[in-house]
Amino acid sequence: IVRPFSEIPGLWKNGLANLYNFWKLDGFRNLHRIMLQNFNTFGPIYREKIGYYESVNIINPEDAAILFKAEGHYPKRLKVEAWTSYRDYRNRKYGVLLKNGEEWRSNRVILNKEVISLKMLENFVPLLDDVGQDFVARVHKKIQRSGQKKWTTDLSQELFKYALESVSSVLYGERLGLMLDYIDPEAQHFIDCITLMFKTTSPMLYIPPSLLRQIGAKVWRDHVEAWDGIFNQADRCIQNIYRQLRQETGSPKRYPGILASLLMLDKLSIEDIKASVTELMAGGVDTTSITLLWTLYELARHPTLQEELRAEVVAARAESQGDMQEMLKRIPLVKGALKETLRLHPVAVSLQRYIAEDIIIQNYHIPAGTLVQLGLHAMGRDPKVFFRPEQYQPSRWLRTETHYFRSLGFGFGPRQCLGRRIAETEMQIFLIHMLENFRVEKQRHVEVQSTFELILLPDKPIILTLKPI
Ligand code: HEM
Ligand code: 2DC
Repeated sequence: IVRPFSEIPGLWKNGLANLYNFWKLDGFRNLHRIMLQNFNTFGPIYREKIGYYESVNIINPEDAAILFKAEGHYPKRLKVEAWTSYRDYRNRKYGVLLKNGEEWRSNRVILNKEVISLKMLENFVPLLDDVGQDFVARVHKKIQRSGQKKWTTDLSQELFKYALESVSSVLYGERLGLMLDYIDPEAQHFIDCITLMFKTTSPMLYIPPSLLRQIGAKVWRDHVEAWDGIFNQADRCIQNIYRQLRQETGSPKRYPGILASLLMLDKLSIEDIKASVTELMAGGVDTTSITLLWTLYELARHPTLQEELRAEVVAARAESQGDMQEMLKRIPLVKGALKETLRLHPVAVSLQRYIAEDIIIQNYHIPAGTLVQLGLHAMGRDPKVFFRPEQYQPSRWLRTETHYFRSLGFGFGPRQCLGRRIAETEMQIFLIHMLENFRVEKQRHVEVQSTFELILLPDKPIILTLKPI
């Protein structure tokens, strides 16, 4: 017999009391740890209400499969009210990230062709390869200048620039020049605004932004300032391409980038294009750079594994005579490493859907319309799901051990990450160039953990040493 919704274990009766306890536990920065603890206390399903945020949480891949089968034709994630409130406040259109229903679907279908289809990879790869080569040249120069045959540093700022340069090159078909010594202060400001935007979002998951706005709270003002900076910079980039396109005569000889392709295609309104291109530009910085930083950290901790990956890359280079697209087909272990990084250090602590139909999970009835969350971070560390989960083992993704609903770092289905192909390719190309050129080492014995600032981030600087091969 199926048990009713009201019997799901957990703390869901007093949202305000739970918010107070959550705040006492510094939950705004510890969400991932609190979720782990809740699964330990309540088992593989629990119900929760913090402030006005109500959800049912699950951890098993088999249950994730049930959840995604019930997502319906218009899959809907948790509504991040801070983000929609800003758009409403400034009268800006929602892009694909924030739209829902038929409008989301029709925009997404058109964007899919230009952004995530496999066909576009042949256009993206040369652009991303150039950025990768420039990054390596920049590191060589830093090493030379140090006069020590090595460079020891916190790479995060360099990686933010690499990620912004990469995503901009495919969006605009042009380079911003962030791999140079002197960079546009506006670009640096854009990067800082994205970090601030994420950081100020998390408290507003639990306290309604409309309330914070009314009382003039600092977190809301900072959030507005951050998005203003993001939109201003994106608007400048977009205007620039728009102007060039109107002056140009005849069709371009080379791939002009995602934005120009969308404008020429003329299937979305200019306002819709602007909204989604801004989201792509903002979504493409912290996500890939932090994942790459974690990957370098893991490779520094596992020198033997690092050599195995290097050997794979060297062999792939030889077999493909340097053709990057061919090379990308010959690096399964590098791809496994990226999956392994996202298993232990996912960007998104959870995946969520408002389910479109009633479902039964762990023998509990869950009614349509409920927000159901898969604890992605918790699943990646669960010994019932992954054999020896604490070990960083890229080869687990090559073996026949089941991968059923286990590789979900980019989400799932038609609402999965739109930037997935760009992110994967950009990260693979980065690792190829880095492994070919440098050995990565770690300084002292420092355990780095995650902190939650809407996305999961390292809780302290990761200091690495790069030495030329
Ligand atoms: C959505 C992860 C990089 C743009 C998402 C989602 C996840 C995710 C988990 C939600 C998917 C779902 O609900 O099923 C990641 C990870 C990245 C990454 C792990 C890198 C390691 C990027 C990049 C871009 C981007 C580079 C832009 C170029 C987006 C957009 C959405 C999204 C626009 C919303 C799509 C929609 O609602 O239709 N991402 N992402 N992401 N991501 Fe990413
Ligand atoms: C954060 O409880 C924790 O890819 C919440 O590139 C539930 C939640 C909802 C939406 C998730 C968010 C979490 C983490 C960050 C995600 C976001 C959807 C898209 C966004 C996963 C898990 C991200 C980082 C996008 C951001 C693009 C944007 C800034 C323009």
